[in-house]
Amino acid sequence: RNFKRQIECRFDINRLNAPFLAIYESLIPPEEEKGNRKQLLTLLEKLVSKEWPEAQLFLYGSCANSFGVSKSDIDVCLAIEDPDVNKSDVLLKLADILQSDNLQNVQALTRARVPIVKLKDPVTGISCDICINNVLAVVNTKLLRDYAKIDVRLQQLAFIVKHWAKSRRVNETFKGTLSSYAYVLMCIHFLQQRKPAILPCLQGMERTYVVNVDNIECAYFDQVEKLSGFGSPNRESIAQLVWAFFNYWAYCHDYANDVISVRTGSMLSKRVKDWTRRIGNDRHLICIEDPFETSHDLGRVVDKYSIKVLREEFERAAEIMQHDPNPCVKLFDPY
Ligand code: 3AT
Ligand code: MG
Repeated sequence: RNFKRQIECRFDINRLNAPFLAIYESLIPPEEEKGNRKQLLTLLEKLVSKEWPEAQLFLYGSCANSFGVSKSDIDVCLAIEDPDVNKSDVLLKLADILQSDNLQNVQALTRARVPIVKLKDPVTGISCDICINNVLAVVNTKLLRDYAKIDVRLQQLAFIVKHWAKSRRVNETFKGTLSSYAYVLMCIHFLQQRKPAILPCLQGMERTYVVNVDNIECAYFDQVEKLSGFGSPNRESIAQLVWAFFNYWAYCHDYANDVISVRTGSMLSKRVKDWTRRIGNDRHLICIEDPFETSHDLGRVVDKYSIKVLREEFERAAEIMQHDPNPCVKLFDPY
């Protein structure tokens, strides 16, 4: 491996800013999509409140964390306060209700790791997953959204990385590659580590937002409007950052020893987290600490085969960014 190989960025890197920004802009969802989502949510709220008058619906995932590209599915959490709630019963009941209101492809997946009901709105064509009481996901969605408000380069980088990961088919957790959520955390961590930093570490600052979810205290500084301009001492362009991101994951990350941690804004050691060996199905071959559920390694889906695929894709991307005359096309070539 080319561990810690240092390469210097190509001299004409800023020539790539305009094409990368054009790709970013083409991925932003149009206003019309937001309207459609709202309409679907209003319908769901109406249907749910008939059966569970006290329940609330929250959006989470990419439709609410500002990292949703055009035509994304929407993720909805049904929050029911009853402590004795049986999730499977609720999901089956919910599926019944949705089906009788002519929503399409309604399916209750009660045995999934996160049990959900899937559906499709025939009017707008939007697909939607509804889970029950997954409040931690609603809170981590807010954390990501708050980070996105601090510096636009986070959204630009994350859109480009997600687009790359989808094109190259390394955004498939069922096949052992990483979730979109993991890629966004990788982008946040990367921007926290730039010199000078482009993002602060919100969980290391004064706690202005504190909630307790499933016995986990989630706390951080959420008055992010006070942080606008935080990253401006760093003048790096989007092209430089895309180059450096792939170069980092291809040649600089110490996969054997390091854990990336947005919570601390720094690198932790695998030893300290006791993530040095395989336990059950968790192999810890690439380690990404969840910001709130700190015992949760988002890299745990990666196995000895998919780590190879992933690292080869990072190297491919780094090489293209370094040498290709037209990286903005080649980078996203469908796998
Ligand atoms: P897409 O645009 O749909 O690819 P997304 O941000 O909606 O991206 P996912 O569909 O992978 O991402 O996940 C939906 C949300 O669920 C994102 C995050 O709030 C939560 N989530 C996903 N995976 C995990 C995880 N392993 N641990 C905790 N929360 C997670
Ligand atoms: Mg999603």
